[in-house]
Amino acid sequence: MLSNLLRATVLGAAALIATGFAASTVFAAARDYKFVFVSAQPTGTGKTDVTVRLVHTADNKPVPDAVIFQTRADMGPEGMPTMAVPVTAGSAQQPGLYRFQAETSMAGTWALTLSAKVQGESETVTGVVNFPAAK
Ligand SMILES: [Cu+2]
Repeated sequence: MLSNLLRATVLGAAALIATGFAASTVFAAARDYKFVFVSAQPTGTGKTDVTVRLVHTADNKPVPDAVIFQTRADMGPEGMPTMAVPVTAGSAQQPGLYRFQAETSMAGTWALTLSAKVQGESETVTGVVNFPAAK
C-alpha cells in the first residue's frame, strides 16, 4: 500500500518534469525567431504595403522560405484592438523578407500579427510588428 503510493508520487513527479521540459522547448523555439519591421508604404487610399524581415535571433540572419499561414492587422497600438482589417500576402523582394498589403482604413499605428512555419522547426513562430499607416 505504502509502496504503491510512493510509486505513484514518483511517477507524478516524473510526469511533471517531462511536462516542464516540453514547455521550455516550445518557448525556446518561439524565442529563436523574430519578425522585424522593415518598411511601410501607402499604396493608394486606405492601403499600406508592409515589409517585415524574419530573423534567427541568435545570429540575426534572415530566414527564407517560411510559410506565413496567419496574418492579422489591427489598431491595438492605438487602443482599438477590435479594429481589424484584411491583409493579403505579396511577393517579397529578397529572401527573408515578407511583404503584405493591409487595408488600413484609418491613419495611425497598426499591429501586424504573424504566424509562420519555419523549415526545420516544428513549433509555430509568432510575432507582432507595429507599422504606421497614413489615411
Ligand atoms: Cu482605428
